[in-house]
Amino acid sequence: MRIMIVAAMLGGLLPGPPVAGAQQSEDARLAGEVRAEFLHTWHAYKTYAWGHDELRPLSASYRDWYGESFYMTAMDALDTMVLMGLKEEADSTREFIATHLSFDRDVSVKNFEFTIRFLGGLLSSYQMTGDGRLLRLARDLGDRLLPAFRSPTGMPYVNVNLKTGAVRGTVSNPAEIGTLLLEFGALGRITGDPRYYDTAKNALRALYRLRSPIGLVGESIDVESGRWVGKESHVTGGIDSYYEYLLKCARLFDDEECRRMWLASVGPLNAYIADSSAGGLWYGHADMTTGKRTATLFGSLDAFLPAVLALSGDIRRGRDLEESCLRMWERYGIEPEQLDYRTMTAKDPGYALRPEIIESAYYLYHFTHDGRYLRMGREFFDSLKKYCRTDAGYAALSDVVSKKKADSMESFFLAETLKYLYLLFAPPETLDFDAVTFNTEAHPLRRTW
Ligand code: DMJ
Repeated sequence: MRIMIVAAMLGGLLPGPPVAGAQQSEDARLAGEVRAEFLHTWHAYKTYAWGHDELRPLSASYRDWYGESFYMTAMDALDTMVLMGLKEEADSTREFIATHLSFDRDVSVKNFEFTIRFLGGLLSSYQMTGDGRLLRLARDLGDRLLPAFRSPTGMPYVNVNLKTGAVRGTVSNPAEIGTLLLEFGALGRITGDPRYYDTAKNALRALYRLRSPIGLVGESIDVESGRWVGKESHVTGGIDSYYEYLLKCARLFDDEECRRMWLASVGPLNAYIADSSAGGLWYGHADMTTGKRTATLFGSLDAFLPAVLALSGDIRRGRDLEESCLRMWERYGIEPEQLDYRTMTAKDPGYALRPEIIESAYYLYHFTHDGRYLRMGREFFDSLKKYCRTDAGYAALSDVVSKKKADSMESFFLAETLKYLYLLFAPPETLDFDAVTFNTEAHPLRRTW
């Protein structure tokens, strides 16, 4: 009998992990395939949208966020090319950015988006390549964004004009207020100018101090008065990366105050937002003052949390939540923007090519070495190819139920989605996970100071 079982295993008839060598060559094959899909998308961007912010994959055209381009996709994709070893593309894109990108424009931009995509992208590419022109651009951008923080509370306005420093948008949210310190802090540490760190830290601290007596934050707040405008608490868009940065700033800067803020925040998150009543572990919505459940919604953005929990050392919750994320993905074969996890129906059926569920698989694989996360990554990749691939890059879906495509491909598809997928399958030495901290746009920052 024993002999039969061994024979069956050798013949691959029983399920089980592949032998190490076979696993490695399968991973290498998948990493190569992800890289090929990156190139397919990058070439489409270069053909139809070069010099513009974003590719529109259905109309084979482009979109600029502010009517004029900041080369957002090229900027966001640069460090992915470096990591994938696409040297020629990376060199020519870096040269283009260094010689064409200018922030001296009379344009009112979103402080948060320019911080995570441009400041983060410039700093990580500077650290990877040593090109001082990227650091000068980062510093110039940092200086132009600083006026955003000149509110009575120190929490930034939503928009700032890059030329005049004029601000607008008094109602902001924890994500946009609290997801700035990795980038401003790294800029401060690299340049030795403390204003960047102190200003972003001050904003984060101001927000943290306004948390409710039970330790939760709401979803919108007036940065002039400090009054909460939206009191629903959750981990989806508008709040998500606030939690991510409390932990990651503790890690990158060894900032004890951030560590304390993270520890004081994750307890209430697990007490009031976590929800095991519908089968499996989810994080829903609750009132920030009472902790009372307000909605059983979870979505593609919320799928960042398994990664953050794992990074904090809570592997059990990270694993459990990623299993729920997988159920969300498998409900329609690809995840919706918002799912009611009690009824398992899509409440917002779009899929914006988001990376978070893949990012979490990558983190969990790093910490556990469990091949389950490789298999998940493969499933996510297969769905992306099946439902989102077009002749001109990849397209978001307007409806995961019908699989109807939308004419949109945000820059984070190249900055994050394909980068995390590649890193999941690539050999660990491709990037020393322990030596970097990814910003929320997947730009790895290294502690060089
Ligand atoms: C990215 O811009 C960032 O990851 C942000 O934190 C959330 N939204 C997108 C990706 O989904």
